[in-house]
Amino acid sequence: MGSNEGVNTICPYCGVGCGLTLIAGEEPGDVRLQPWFEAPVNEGSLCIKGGASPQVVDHEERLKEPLIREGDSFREATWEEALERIVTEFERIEQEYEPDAMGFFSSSKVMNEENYLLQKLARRYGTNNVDNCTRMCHASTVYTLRQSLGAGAMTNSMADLEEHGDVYWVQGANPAEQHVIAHSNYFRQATLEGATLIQIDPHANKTTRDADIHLQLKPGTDIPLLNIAIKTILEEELYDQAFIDERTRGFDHLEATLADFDMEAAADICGLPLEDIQEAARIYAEADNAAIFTGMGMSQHHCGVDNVQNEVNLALITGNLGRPGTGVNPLRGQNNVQGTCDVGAMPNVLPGYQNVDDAEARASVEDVWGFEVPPEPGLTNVEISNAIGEQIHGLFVMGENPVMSEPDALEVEARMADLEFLAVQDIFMTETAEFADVILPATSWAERGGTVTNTDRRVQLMRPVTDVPGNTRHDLDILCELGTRLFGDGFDFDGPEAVFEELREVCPIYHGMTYDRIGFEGVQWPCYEEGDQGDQYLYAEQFDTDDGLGVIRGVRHQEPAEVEDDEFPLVLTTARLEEHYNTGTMSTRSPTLSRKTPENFVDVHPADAAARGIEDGEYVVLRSRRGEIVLEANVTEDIKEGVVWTTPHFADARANTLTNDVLDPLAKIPEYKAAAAEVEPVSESPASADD
Ligand SMILES: Nc1nc2c(c(=O)[nH]1)N[C@H]1C(S)=C(S)[C@@H](COP(=O)(O)OP(=O)(O)OC[C@H]3O[C@@H](n4cnc5c(=O)[nH]c(N)nc54)[C@H](O)[C@@H]3O)O[C@H]1N2
Ligand SMILES: Nc1nc2c(c(=O)[nH]1)N[C@H]1C(S)=C(S)[C@@H](COP(=O)(O)OP(=O)(O)OC[C@H]3O[C@@H](n4cnc5c(=O)[nH]c(N)nc54)[C@H](O)[C@@H]3O)O[C@H]1N2
Ligand code: SF4
Ligand SMILES: [Mo]
Repeated sequence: MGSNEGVNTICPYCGVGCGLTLIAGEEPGDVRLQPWFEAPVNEGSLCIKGGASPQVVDHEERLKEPLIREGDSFREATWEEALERIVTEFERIEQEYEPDAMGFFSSSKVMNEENYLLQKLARRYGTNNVDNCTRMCHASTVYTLRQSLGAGAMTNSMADLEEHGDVYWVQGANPAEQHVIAHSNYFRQATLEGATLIQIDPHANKTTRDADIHLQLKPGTDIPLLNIAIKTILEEELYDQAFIDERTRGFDHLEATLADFDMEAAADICGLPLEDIQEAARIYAEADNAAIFTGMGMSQHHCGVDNVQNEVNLALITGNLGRPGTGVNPLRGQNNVQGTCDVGAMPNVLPGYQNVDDAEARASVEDVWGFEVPPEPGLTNVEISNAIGEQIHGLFVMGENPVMSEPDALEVEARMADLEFLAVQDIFMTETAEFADVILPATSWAERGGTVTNTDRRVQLMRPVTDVPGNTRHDLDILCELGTRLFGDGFDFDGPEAVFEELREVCPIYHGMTYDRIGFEGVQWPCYEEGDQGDQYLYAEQFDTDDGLGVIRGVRHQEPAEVEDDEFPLVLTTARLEEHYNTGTMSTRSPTLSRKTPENFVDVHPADAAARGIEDGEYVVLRSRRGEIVLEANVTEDIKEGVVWTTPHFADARANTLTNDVLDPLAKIPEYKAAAAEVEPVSESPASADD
């Protein structure tokens, strides 16, 4: 494939799903990039990550050969040896324990077809213990949106929100840096043309530059803030009575929950003037079309489900759903996190969000698959990690890096070391792969094809542009080979399109799609029949709940699971940088992306810094009950007083050494966004004296 023909494909980083054109050079892996001006989402624009994306393709540290552990290091192995080792261990674990002793991590960095095959493989093996990074990401959002509205996805889409939205209520999300092109090409355009942006975030960032109002709340106080907004709307009769009567249920419960709610006291909890929150609420309620954007600042709390429910409450009482320019919109994270969930790589649902404990749904899938699916939901990924040494003895990780990404990372490391068998399939040696028994080298996004689904529910085709390096194999081919070796049949596919054809059969929302139809434009789901065009926005007539009504449910403030005390008097929250990506496996290897911020840092408010004798730019120790890291202090008013803010991107100063692994009881998402912490100059830390 060494021709100079450009190939249109999709950016491998975030869920916006920007298209770009890749051109293969003379050498394998040598790839250049050109704008794809007709790309449906971005019309040629790219952010710094998209622009630098070819830099990881021919990176010298790409995994090129299968590796097998020998003592404390690894030796190169043949594919035959590596795959046989996995088959032997899978069979041993099944015989010695049961299929539920294995866990499978699927990947939002790989194609729909590949995730479909991994969840099929897990279920054929006999377990529903299969999950993906959504669990750490928008699990609570997906849970609430499914329960209260119907589907776990954005209710509206980017172009629709730009065209029709008058007010954007952006809570716990930073689209200007995390969904750059969605912001620059859509939302920012709308603000320039008069739309009002209200931002609710403890940290000022690039989104703040376009915000008309920034409510800099204390982390973990989003429920009281929204309750103030809702109570103001109720008291001032700014709600939409007709919409509440015709399209919702539960309004009484909300009224009762807020009957004795004290707005002054709640504003104190948020650390904000009451009047500022009320003013924002009036602007939202009085808009023709107001849209909510919700991100990790809402979902990653032990009350993540309730956080998002309160956003749904706000939207439902004001009738801001089921119309253009409105809705509750989670901008999805990874390039294929929407698709990974759509195709059933989750412990509780089959492809197309059909519940695994619903016998009828199981039967419809079993008809096509020809084997029985276990009827009980499995464990989520953080539960799988927590059960290592007890229920779980073996783990297969495709394209995730839990040693970096899961909370309370030192514990995660200890448990990984306790596994009887760990196989990792990745493009780079990761912190997790260091613990593996077998490492399988996968091809990268530029070397293979398949479909990915963006945050607009748009299914798009990725296309290969360059040759396969070294002895790597496509994720799809590895899974087909492994499935065939394990089970004999059901995994013999001639490329991604053949897998997609089977996926359509079992996934109703994708049923009307074919590779031909997807073409260069993509197709949005729901797409039940071949003629369906998909929807720009959902719920025009009714919600997708049992009775067609949207569910209102009042919620009350819950403090973060860990609150400040004398020893740990600050609140730690963690979030992202524009130029880095998740656990840093790709972005820290990209010269362009690591230039601006080569290492981790912590934002400290000037008053907190002064109280501790911390100077801007000096190294400090950041501690929580679970661990400590040494990193540079960035003294800045961007962060609220009493709060410290750092990033999860860097292995050398790993934020997740500090975070709390408490979970939302329903969505099982960890509380990455609030833990008690302390920061001090390096010299004052007894533990770092030996460094
Ligand atoms: N550049 C870049 N882009 C990315 C990624 C990346 O790593 N880098 N990752 C992708 C992925 S996987 C995801 S999920 C998305 C995530 O995109 P976002 O949802 O924007 O995620 P974060 O940056 O983690 O957090 C968003 C904001 O929440 C704020 N916050 C922290 N605590 C609280 C709180 O208690 N309440 C409120 N209201 N806000 C709070 C933070 O200060 C931050 O500004 O981005 C995707 N895009
Ligand atoms: N403290 C803190 N922790 C967090 C968060 C936070 O806000 N704060 N955010 C959470 C969120 S939202 C998320 S989504 C998770 C992300 O957590 P993870 O999913 O564990 O992290 P990633 O870095 O996205 O890992 C993706 C892996 O896929 C590999 N990869 C890339 N392309 C391919 C491919 O084609 N094939 C294969 N097989 N592998 C490939 C990459 O090298 C990388 O190792 O982190 C969570 N952790
Ligand atoms: S916005 Fe997201 S999809 Fe678009 S170029 Fe940037 S990282 Fe890639
Ligand atoms: Mo994410």
